[in-house]
Amino acid sequence: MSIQDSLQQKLGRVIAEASNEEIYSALLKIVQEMAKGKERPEKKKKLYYISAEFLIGKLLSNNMINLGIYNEVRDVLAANGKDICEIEEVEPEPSLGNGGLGRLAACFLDSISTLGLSGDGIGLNYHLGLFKQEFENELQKETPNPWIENESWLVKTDVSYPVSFKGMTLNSRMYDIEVTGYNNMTNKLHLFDVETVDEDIVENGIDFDKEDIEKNLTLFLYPDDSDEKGRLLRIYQQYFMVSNGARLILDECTAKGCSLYDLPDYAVIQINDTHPTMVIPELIRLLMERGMEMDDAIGVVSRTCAYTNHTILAEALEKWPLGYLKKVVPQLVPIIEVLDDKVRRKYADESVAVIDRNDTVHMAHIDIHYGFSVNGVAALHTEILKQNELNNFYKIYPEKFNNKTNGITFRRWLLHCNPLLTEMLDFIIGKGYRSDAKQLERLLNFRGDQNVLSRLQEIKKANKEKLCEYLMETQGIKLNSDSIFDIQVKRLHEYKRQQMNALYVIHKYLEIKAGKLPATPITVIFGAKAAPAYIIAKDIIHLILCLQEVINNDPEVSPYLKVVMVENYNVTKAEKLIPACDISEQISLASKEASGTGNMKFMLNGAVTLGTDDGANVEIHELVGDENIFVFGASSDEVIEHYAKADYISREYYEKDADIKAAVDFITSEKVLAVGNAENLTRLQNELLKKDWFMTLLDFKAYAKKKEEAFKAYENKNEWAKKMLVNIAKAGYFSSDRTIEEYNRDIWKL
Ligand code: GLG
Repeated sequence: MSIQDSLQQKLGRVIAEASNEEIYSALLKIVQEMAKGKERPEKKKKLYYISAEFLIGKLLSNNMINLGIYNEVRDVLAANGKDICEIEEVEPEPSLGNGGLGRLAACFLDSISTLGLSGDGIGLNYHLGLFKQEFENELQKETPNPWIENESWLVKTDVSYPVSFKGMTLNSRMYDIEVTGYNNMTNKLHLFDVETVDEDIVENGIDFDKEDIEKNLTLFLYPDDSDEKGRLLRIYQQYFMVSNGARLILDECTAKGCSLYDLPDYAVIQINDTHPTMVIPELIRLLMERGMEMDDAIGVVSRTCAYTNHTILAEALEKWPLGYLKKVVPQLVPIIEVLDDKVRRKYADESVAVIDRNDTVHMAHIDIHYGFSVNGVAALHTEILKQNELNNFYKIYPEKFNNKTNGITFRRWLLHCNPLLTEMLDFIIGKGYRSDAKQLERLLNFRGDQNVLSRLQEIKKANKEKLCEYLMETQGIKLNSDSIFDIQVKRLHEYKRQQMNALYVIHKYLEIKAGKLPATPITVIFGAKAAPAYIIAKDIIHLILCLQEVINNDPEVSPYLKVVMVENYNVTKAEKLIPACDISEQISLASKEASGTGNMKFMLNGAVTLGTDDGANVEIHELVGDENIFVFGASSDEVIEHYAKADYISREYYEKDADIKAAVDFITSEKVLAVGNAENLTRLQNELLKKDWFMTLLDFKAYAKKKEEAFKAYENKNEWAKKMLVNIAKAGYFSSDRTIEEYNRDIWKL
């Protein structure tokens, strides 16, 4: 049946008369039926990717692209007076992730299906997701982000397990989302839930009774953990996720004839950061329940689990007091004690213990001792793990450590979000790059082709205009599409240094005030959510919103400089921002950003990186060469040395440099205080002067200088277009298809 006919049939009337909502729900059904028809036949060995986050983004268009019906649907709709973009707007974005780690998991699922590998995701079905960000009085306000509707991508299954906690058993329910690969099979994302969840217990913002586990277990992703109740809730969530996952895995394997002693021939479990670490002791427990000796169970599990580390920041290397585990999952405690005991018998080194002297359980240590693979997510990051952060483990298990540089799915981050660029690429280099990303390099042959260079500029301009319209509609902000779009979008964290960018904005503002005008006007765009309990991060948002207010309303300055903080930055907004970007801000303190994946998305869409030699920026730098990237700042070695010697004093930089001083002082100037709060602004200023843990002032001058260089380079439109072209051409390496091939080759062996 043609798309036109099946759409009509589902609607029960002619397309032209149906509402956007009706069309969306009809398309959802069509896609779900098509995806079902492509379910992968069971293979012996399967990958299970367990993750607290899956930041999947809206699914309709992506699924239609992967099923090969997008263009036809778009044209049928257009012929009936409907705009596919408006239908896309109807879909709520699933709010199941926070940042790079969650988005990476989603890109991986896409690539696993695309490559025809057998692999499912396992996670939780958070009803209100990560909070929704609103701005009120120049401050971030958190509200719930409900996304589950009556008709959604979630399919209720009959899988359910009783999960026991101390003094309570909760029954789970598994929901599935089909993951369609590009021209290939579909896999599944399994999301576990409890049926007793009650969204009504949430009041004023995102507050709720943290102890009412039956009602709150799957309400929010990353509920506030600034108090003990919040931390216990995180353990409830994590155990619920892995206990369900472990049972599902054992059931599926047993159904395929696995004896459980041969589990590693049937399953490989990728543990995404430490949130799912309890799957290790839980699997051991379940295997023992099914009659296996403990030592055998430990051996089997250790050959089944692999761990990915996503950051060297302590906050992600979770440590739980043993007392917390006793309160929530006492059944795991004796197992974890044995795991610790075995390590202690073998290694005298206290730093590799599972339970330390303060009775704190180090989750990553469980993963490393009792998993067969440990990987970092970019070359530099893996080296830092081996040589510094996890050096004591590397010395014990050199063979376990390996690197898997992150990647992104080009289906979403090019084909879907940038149709104009896709069309041009199809036309000049053929469609082969869609499944073999390396072929993008063919674009290099057109470096001297004036038509191609002009077309690239036209496309960028068109994407900027589209973004301007969108920001006008959504936030009432008027931007100039002829200005340079300088964009920093990512979670808000001091190590990512949005505060450095904000200081630059101040610096530029003061220059313009003093009569030094930029050759081309500049638009600086931010988008970021701050964790609700992360005070300084919220102060940085406050500063940016104040600057937006001061600068955009200053008639002397606003023709040359504008600042925008995009509200509730998410995947949908990223898809609109990234194709419109000229300068991609990747300015983390060297050594702190494990990889970054936004950097790859920007590059693929023809933005030029302004960044430090950190994470995957290092690999971008190597690929595009010095002329096609703007790199500045202290190297990771220098930074690591500063930390080791504890010799960085931010105030010295403030005192010896007039520009730095002026910018930092401006934070609490009359102008800013007129629109902002003294408390937040003073706190932030003090943080920069007295602590500045992520060395903003150390790199500020080098950053400002490089940024000027980038702006100057932009003035030569043709040379800039060549830089765009090289960035696009070299982005092929960052396809998540490449990353997944490497995971499969070295770790999963499916
Ligand atoms: C992390 C890191 C990022 C990394 C991402 C995916 O901070 O640098 O790109 O995982 O590996 N917590 C994260 O988002």
